[in-house]
Amino acid sequence: MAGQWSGAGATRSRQTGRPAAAALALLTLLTCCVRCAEPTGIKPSNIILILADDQDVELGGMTPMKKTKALIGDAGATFVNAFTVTPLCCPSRSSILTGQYPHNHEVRNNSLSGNCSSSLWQKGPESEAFPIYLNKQKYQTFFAGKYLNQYGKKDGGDVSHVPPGWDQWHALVGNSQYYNYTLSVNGKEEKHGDSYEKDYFTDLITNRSLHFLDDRSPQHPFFLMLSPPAPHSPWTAAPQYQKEFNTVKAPRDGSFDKPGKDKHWLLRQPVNPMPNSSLNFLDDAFRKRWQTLLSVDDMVETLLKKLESIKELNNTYIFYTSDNGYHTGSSLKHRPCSHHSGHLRGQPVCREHGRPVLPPPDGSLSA
Ligand SMILES: [Ca+2]
Repeated sequence: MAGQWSGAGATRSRQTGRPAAAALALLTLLTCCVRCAEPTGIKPSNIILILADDQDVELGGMTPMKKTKALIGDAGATFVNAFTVTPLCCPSRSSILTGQYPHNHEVRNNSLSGNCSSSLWQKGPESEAFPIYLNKQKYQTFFAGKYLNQYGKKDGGDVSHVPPGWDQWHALVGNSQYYNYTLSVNGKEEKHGDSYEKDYFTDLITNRSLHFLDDRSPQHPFFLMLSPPAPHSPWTAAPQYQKEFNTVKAPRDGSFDKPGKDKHWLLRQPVNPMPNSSLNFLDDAFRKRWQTLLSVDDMVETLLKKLESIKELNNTYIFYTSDNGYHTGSSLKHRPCSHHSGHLRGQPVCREHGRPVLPPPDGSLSA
C-alpha cells in the first residue's frame, strides 16, 4: 500500500502513485498494536479487522457508509492513496494473511490449481499467517465470513480444515453469498437457507462476533477478523435496504464506456458504445452494491456500540479495508481483476479510540 495519510492522526503526508503492499503495511500496524504494549506489561490492545469484498474507492464505494466514515475514518485516519497488492480476491486475501506478495505466497488466482486454499498453501504460507502470531501472544482470535474462494471445498481439505491460530472459526465455504451457503463452524459443516432473520450472512457475522465478545475472557486481548460478502455479487441487499439509492446510477465520468481501440487487448474486448441493456445492468449492479454495504455499515456501528458497552472501545484498534477495488463501465464493464488503478485501490480507515492513531514513519504506507 502506498499512501497519503489523512485524518486526526496525520502528521505528515506524501503524494505517491507507486503501488506497494497494503498487506505488509496492514501487518506492520497490526504487529505494532501488539508490540507497543509488550514492554510495559499491560494488556495489549484489542484488534478488529473488517475486510469487505470488492469495495472500490474510485466509484464512491464508501459513500453509502456514512456511519463507518464517521465512527472510524473521521475518528481516526483514512488512507487516501492506498493500493492492494493485486486486484483479485484470493491472492489479495492471501497477502493480507501472510504479509507476502503473490510471487512469494504463490497464490495466483481464485482456483485450487492457482493455489487458492490448496494443500500447498495450507502446508506453507497459511501455517505462518499472522493469526498464529497473535494467538501465541495470548490473543483470543475469532474469524467470521468469507476466507479464501476455494476454502472448504472437498479438494481443499473440506470444512474440517481450520487454519491454525483461530480459536473461533465461522468461515464461508467458497465465494461470497448472502443466503443459501455453507459454513465451517470450528470444522463442522453448518448449512444456511434464505431466512433474513436467521441466515443473512452479513448480519450473521455481526451477531456471532457479539456472542464472541460476550464469551471472551477479559484477562486477554482479542482479535476479530470479520469478512462480509458485501459488496461482492450476487449483490443481495437486506430487505429493508432494497429500495435505497433508486435514483443513483453508475458514474459516467472518467473512462466510462470509452473505446479502448488503442489500449491493451483486454480493453479492446467490450462492445463500444455499450447497448442500453448493458447500461441498465451496470446501473442496477451499482445500486445493489451500495445497498449491500448498508448492512456492513450497521455492522460497524453495532460493533462499536458493543465495544463501548463492554468498556473495550478505548483499547481497541479497528481497521476497515477491502481485498480489491471494482469498476462499473470504465472500459471493462464490471469486473474487479485488472491492474488499472480502480481495481487496485481501496480506502482503508482505522481508528484507535482514546489515543492518537500511530502515523507511519513518513506519512505513507509504503512497504
Ligand atoms: Ca474481492
